Amino acid sequence: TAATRYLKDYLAQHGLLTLSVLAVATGCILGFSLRGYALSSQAKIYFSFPGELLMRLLKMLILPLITSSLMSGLSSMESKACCRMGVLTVTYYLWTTFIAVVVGIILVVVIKPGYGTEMESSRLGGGPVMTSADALLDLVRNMIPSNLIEATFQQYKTDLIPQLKATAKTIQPSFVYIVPGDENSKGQSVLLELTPPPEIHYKTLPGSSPQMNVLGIVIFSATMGLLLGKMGERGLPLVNVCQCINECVMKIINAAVWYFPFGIIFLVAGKILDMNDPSSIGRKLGWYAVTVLSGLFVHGLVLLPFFYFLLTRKNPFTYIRGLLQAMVIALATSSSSATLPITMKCLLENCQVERQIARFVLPVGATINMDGTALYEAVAAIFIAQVNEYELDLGQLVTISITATAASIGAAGIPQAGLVTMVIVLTSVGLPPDDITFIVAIDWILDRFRTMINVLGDALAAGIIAHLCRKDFPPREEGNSGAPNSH
Ligand code: DAS
Repeated sequence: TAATRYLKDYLAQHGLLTLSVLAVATGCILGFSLRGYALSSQAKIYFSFPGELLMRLLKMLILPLITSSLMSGLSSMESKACCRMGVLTVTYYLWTTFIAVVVGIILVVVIKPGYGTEMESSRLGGGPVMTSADALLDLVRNMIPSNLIEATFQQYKTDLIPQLKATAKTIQPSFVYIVPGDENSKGQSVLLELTPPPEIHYKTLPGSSPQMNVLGIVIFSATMGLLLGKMGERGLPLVNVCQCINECVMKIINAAVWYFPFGIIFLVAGKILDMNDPSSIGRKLGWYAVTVLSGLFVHGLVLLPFFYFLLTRKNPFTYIRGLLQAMVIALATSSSSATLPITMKCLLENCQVERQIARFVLPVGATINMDGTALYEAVAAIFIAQVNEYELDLGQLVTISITATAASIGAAGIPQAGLVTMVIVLTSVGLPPDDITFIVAIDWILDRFRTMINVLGDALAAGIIAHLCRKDFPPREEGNSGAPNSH
């Protein structure tokens, strides 16, 4: 009948998105309802296992997707066109990131979430503090991985922890602490999130994380792609290998996506089981969250669509509707790198973005273009200044806008990377970096929304660059399955 035909069409078009949204809602309900049962940490590990598999599945695809996309995409571009597109892409990214920071600064200065009653911060006090110079050096270090395999599978050594325990006066539960890099950590500075022993969780500055040094891999793959392009016929075998890898990755994604709703339920529920008591989020943090979320809304759903319309004269919301699946995955995983395979799928299949453009703009954007993170870091730094009743002058606000832009470029597309690189911003205006503790409690949820805006910003950029470079890269009439080019 017409009803079953409509239902079949709807499920074919939007089935996965509907299931994913329902999965997020189910995960929230399940997580909050199980919080009352105080599950053991072992039970929580078993419960979160399907969600852990989802994250591993997505992360497994990052390396082959980025290397094959950049090497096959860039090698088949004519160098002048490629140069024009590259300059346009990076310029657009810097511009939108800076705009995001300005939006954040205006809102936090107007709303003033940090003023009022004193906030309790469980500071360690004393101990080595990483300077913004250390953090910026980390950013440059991560651009040049000393060993590609190690950069890909680098497991961070945890031998810093005994040293830290020695310096830390008391280890507060779920406390963050910054230890400057040294020979143990190959110079990478580390931010340790300490929960009551014996479990010690740690987050590391971008690029040195156990997940992956995506920044280094993007730069290496882009360089290889450009050089391959100059080799002409000789480079074709490797170009074809990359294109086949790319096509296989897209096929794996198409098959894997039906597992996502199931994984999302346990990923979200497991995180909710683990989170701090929501009632510990006081009035100030509440206003801080309102400031961040309203900034993300203004930038992501007003300014970025406006830029898209201005530059392409097309309806931005039609384009954004094709990205909803990727935004739900970004919300569930809070990792733009892990969402990259889905963002690529949405761009190629739903938004019909020219393949070569998507293969360059997305991997680069997922690594260096984080509008949500930049906005958040500027808001958080000024919020911490307000909590400390520390008046920032115009020069310091300008410093924050520049360092927040730089810090977001350095942030890897991994969960809560923005919290870590914020050290650059805090130390640049003389704020104590371990005041990060003021905002740790709700960072995990704000991280999801800023990751959504990061993904949205990259995807809208791909649509804009594809439109502006349409003469150099005419949209192909063939299917957008990612199949190897005929040439
Ligand atoms: N979670 C990061 C991302 O994947 C953003 C952040 O931590 O700020 O984009």
